[in-house]
Amino acid sequence: MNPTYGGFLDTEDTAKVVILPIPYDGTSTWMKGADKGPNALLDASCNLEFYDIETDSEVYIQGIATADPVLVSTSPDAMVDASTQRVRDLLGKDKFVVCLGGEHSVSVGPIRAYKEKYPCLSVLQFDAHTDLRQSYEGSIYNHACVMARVKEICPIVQVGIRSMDSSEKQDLVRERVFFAEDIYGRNDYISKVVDLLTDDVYITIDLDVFDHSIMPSTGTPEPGGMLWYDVLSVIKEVVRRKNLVGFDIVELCPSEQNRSPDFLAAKLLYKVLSYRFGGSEK
Ligand SMILES: [Mn+2]
Repeated sequence: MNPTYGGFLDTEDTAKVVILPIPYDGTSTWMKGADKGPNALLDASCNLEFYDIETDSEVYIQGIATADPVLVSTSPDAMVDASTQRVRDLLGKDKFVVCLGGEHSVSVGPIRAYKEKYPCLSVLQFDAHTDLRQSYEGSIYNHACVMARVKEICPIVQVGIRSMDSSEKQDLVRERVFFAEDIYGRNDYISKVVDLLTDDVYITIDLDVFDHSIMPSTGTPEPGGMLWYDVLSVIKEVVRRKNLVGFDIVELCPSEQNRSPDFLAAKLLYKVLSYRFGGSEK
């Protein structure tokens, strides 16, 4: 049997939240292993405390099911199409879908499906990288192009960026990018991030947005990243002011020697759910 989030055995029929693993790693360029990310996160999630102190809630009571993974890997296009279809089906059943990568290119399919359901969607990206290349190594669905594809679907806001190619400058909208060095040690930028988003928001979290000291387990780690509470403060404000419709967590590239990053990813997922739904179970 596949591992399930939290070890929960809720079914897709009864759960409010469905976790959808997309263990795809077809285009990553440096360290391979993002295909093992979903299972590492799911394994680690069984060690969480399911009471969230901050929100005084136990969000698992809403029902958290783990779907069978999207295993199409013949081509990036096929993976994107298959994940669009799976997320479309789940959204049709009014589920809140959380996708787990895999490399960052897995976000395109879910965002397409979300845009069909929420025409006024915008996407908040947490990432060390802009990912705005038009194509890379022969594919427009390479992980280095994911936000170029998302930008064709809906408006985006980028937070935590600290690595890019000069060719991406032409596609970068300066007012919608919050570079890591500009937001370091501050929180006065958060309201500006939220102001730039539409009412319905999807968040894509590339784990390399975190500093490599706390998140070494990614394919392309970068120094100078955000810390735990930095990222949570932004997400909390988004949930407070907007309708968070879904999110993904991508690029976990687990290491046998250090499981704590897997736990960070698992807890991040639970935190976002606690912000979004915590308290409504009472
Ligand atoms: Mn990245």
